[in-house]
Amino acid sequence: MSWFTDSRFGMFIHWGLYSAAGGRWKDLETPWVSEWLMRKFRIPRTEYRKLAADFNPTDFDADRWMRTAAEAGMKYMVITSKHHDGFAMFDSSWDDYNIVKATPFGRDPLKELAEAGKKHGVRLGFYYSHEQDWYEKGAYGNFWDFSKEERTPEAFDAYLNGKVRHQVKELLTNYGDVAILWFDTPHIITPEQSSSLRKFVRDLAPDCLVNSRLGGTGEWDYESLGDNQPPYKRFTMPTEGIGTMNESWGYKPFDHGYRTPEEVLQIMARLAACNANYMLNVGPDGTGKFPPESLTILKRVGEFLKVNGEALYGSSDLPIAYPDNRWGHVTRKKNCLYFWCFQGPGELRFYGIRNKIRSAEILGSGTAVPFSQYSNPEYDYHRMILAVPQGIATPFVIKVTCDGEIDCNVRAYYAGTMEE
Ligand code: JFZ
Repeated sequence: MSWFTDSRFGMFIHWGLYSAAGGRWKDLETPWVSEWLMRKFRIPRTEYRKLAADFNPTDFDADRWMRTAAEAGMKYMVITSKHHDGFAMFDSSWDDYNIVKATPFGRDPLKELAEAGKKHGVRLGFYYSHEQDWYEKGAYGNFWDFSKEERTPEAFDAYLNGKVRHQVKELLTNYGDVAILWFDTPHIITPEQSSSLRKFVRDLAPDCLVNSRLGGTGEWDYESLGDNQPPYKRFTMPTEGIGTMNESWGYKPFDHGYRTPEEVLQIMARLAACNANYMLNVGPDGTGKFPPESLTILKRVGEFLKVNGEALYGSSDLPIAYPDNRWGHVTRKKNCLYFWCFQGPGELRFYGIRNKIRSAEILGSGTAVPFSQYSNPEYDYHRMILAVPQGIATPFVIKVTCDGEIDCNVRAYYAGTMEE
């Protein structure tokens, strides 16, 4: 588990036949996330599968994808091996509905990514839609091709024991060490079925982590937050927030509402300050390229982390429930505090730290930050003031080194209840 919590930042990739459609069906643009195209327009499976005949992402370059992730400061990558459309983006002997057997491309991108990941030090995990599969009658989701009578609990169980187990086994045996199996959208899966799938994974790959969207009653390794959901507390269990850059997971060229690099860094800081990882999504297009807007964001985030990564990797939260501050968020590591500042310069006041400050500096430049401290033991009251110098471009991080493990008044910002 520690590699996961230490790494803090990963890349999510949504890539499949829907990427080639780019959110368009006939002359219609989907108002919804692009990977849901088939369901949005109730596209018959025999129609949708025709997308495979033209799927030829010759610009796909596993080495470049992995290098881009590594340079952005990401430590792991989770890619859609099979999304809800049921199409396997890897070589599978279950049937021919996969990228190797049904497309002119004929290559296995997951194989190439597994190789490239080793070279660039990025761990690889697979998203696998275990419940929804719009290609299969037993699975959940496709109500336009299959009747209610066909979609029985027995058929669902047969699907889980058939295609799902077969393909999960392939994923866990043909691609070296798999860091994560990322399951999704549990609605009808029973706790017993989730538990049995969990056991199946553990027996094949004891070190492979499983996320909470497996379903069931808690036999997962970490909690996945909702899509683009901000953290709502400091997490004590390993947790991962996931986010898009625009509003779609799959490639959607007419969605221009991209977050700025600064917004992405704010999300990262807020998640890290709550003890959670951040997995940031990229939706490559049907030729295998990352959208230019995504590359711009990744580049800027990478530059920031090259200077400030110390504040992120291996960090944890601070046990003070401080309110959301305009200036930013705090992370902590051993005897250091890291103030991620999105506004400056000015006076930054922070309360509750009992330690003596040894030094305060801007990460990267080493510019000293003048500080003062005041304590009143009667109230367990502790105030530090950091005087942020002029002329430093935001965002930046102030590293505050203290005289020992951080010790704080967890209730510093809290006025107490009427009863206390
Ligand atoms: C799911 C998928 O349906 C979607 O296409 C994408 O893959 C995304 C990462 O996950 O969508 C969800 C699943 C869970 C929530 C919201 C959307 N949720 O818990 O809020």
